Amino acid sequence: MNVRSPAALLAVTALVAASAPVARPLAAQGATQGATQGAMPDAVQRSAMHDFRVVTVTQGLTSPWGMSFLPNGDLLVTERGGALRIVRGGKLLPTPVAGVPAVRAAGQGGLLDVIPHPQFASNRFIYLSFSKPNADGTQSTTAVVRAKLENDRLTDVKEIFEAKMWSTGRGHYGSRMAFDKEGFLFITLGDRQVPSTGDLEKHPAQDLTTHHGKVVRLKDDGSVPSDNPFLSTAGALPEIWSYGHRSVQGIAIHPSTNAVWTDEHGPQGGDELNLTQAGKNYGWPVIGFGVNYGSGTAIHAGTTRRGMEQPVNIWVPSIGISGLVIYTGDKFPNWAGNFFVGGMVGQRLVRLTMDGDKVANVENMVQGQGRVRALRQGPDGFIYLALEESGRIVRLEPVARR
Ligand SMILES: [Ca+2]
Repeated sequence: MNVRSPAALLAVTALVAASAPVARPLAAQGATQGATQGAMPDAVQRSAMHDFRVVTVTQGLTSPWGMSFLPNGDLLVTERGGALRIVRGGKLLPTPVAGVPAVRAAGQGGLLDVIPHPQFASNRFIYLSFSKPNADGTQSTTAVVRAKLENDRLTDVKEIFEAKMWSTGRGHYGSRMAFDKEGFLFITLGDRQVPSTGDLEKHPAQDLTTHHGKVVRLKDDGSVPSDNPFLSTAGALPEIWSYGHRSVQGIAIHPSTNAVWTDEHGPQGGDELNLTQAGKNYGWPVIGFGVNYGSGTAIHAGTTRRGMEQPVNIWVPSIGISGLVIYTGDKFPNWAGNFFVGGMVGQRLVRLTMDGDKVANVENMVQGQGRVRALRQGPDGFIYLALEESGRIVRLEPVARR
């Protein structure tokens, strides 16, 4: 249909407005955005509240996984294979940053997230998460280093966290990071794909003596804050903030409440958005909404249990959720406070309109351009996406409505 015709726009808008808080099947979601499927990247895309173009900022990256802006506007991008790259003034610098730790780049592992310290401008610290190999390379876990970034190279590289979840497996490393407004560092950790069979309550994601399936909270030097929730629980690892997660792939701190929001991959069906609070249990694998990949067989004991938290939103089927941005910029004023998540297998950007801590509306955008692995709001207020297969960084730029 002609997306410029008022009738078509009304139809799209009506469908978007009718979107239920629980996302609908892929086919139905695709139908609402059929006008933009396969569109040229610079074509005008319609959305509730704002129209926009998807403009390529830079290309030539290989499997970008994480990205963050520095105060001077430089964009740091990790390539999963192990390189840290700089995009400066829209140009990808040809030489990767020197001094990055060795990573185990296999399966889902490699060099993963990158964030600057909140006071980067004065201390030059950045943080890198990655899958760390053991001495003989047979096992790996998630680790985080802090380093100084000066003259486009790393110095003073210091490991500040190593997760107690070594495995020969190559998946579910978690590894998204964020600083809250008090300066605490949150790191998401996955369950390392430990099978969810047998006694579900004994799965390591439910076990406070390991880091599988946890979100941890640290001081900026890696030490444990004095008010973490499990400090007085015998045997519990002191870094733990929340538990019962599967594969947490997005984190954002709410700009006004300082609440910790995360999103995680469910099994087949059941990607989740969670309001991630101190000491709480998010249920994996005891409760959830998914089934086993392929076989479609049951995993969970049910969808609810006393003492376990419900997700704020679920995606059935899963979109392969990744990244999380809570928008505060001035380029899309009507999207202020909206949540944005990426979809990898679902190849999309999802905009969530919130009503307090609840999801009021779901809109799918930027469909069919490949796996959206990471997203950020730039200091310029644009929304940036890292597209995994094409190695591009694109941004949404508003287009005035006539
Ligand atoms: Ca859950």
